[in-house]
Amino acid sequence: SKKGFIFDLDGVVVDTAKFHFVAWQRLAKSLDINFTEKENEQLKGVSRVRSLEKILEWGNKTIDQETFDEKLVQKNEEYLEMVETLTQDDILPGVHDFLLRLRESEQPIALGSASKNARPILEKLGIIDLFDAIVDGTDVSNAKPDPEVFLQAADLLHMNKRKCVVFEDSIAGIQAANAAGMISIGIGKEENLKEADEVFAGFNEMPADYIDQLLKKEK
Ligand code: G16
Ligand code: MG
Repeated sequence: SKKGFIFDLDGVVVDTAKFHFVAWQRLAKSLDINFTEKENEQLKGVSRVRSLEKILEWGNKTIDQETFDEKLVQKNEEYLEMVETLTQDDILPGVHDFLLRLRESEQPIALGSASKNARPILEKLGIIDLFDAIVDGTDVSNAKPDPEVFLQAADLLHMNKRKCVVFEDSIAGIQAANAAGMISIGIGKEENLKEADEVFAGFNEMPADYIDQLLKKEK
C-alpha cells in the first residue's frame, strides 16, 4: 500500500530553525523588543511577513511600511548568511535514512514548507532529488495553520488527503495537517506539540518498523 509522506523543512529535515531564531532575535533587539524562546515557538512554520507582524504585536510597536520591508530584507539576508554554512551534516538525525527507505519502498514524498528559501536549501543539502513534489512559501497564499500547503502537496503527489502523513516541528504546522485531515507526526518536544497524533524527539527515535506502522495507520 501507499501513503503520501509530506515533510516540513525547517526543524524537521534540517536544523535551520535555530538560524531563524537568531535572526528574529536580532531584528527584535534592533526595535527594542524583548523576544523569548517561547514566542519563537509560535513563529515556527509562520510566514516571514506574519512573523514580523506578531513580533510587533507582542512588543506593542508600530513601524511604517518602508521600515517593515527593510527589516524583513535584513532578516532574510542574515538568515541566508547562516544558511551558507549548511552542509549535509546539518540534516537532522535519521531523516536522510528515513527518506531513502521511503524511496526504496516507492512511497510518494513531498516537501510542505512555509519558507521561500526551501528549494535552494534542499539543493545545498544535496537531497532535492529525493522529493517527488515541493510546495513552499512561493507557492501558497495562505500560511500554516491554513492547510493549503499540505493540500497542494497531496494533489501534486496524486494522493488522497486522508492517505497523507505530515511531519512537523511547529504548532502552526500540526494544526495545518490536522485541518487537512492528515495524520500529524510532531518532531520535537511533546509539550509544544500536544495536538499531534504522535510525537518523536527525532527520526532516530522512531521504531525500526515505523514506516510499516504508518502505512497501516488511519487518522
Ligand atoms: C519556515 C520556518 C519559519 C519561517 C518560514 C518562512 O517554515 O519555520 O520560522 O518564518 O519558514 O521562511 P522564509 O523566511 O525562509 O521564507 P517551515 O514551514 O519550513 O518550518
Ligand atoms: Mg518547521
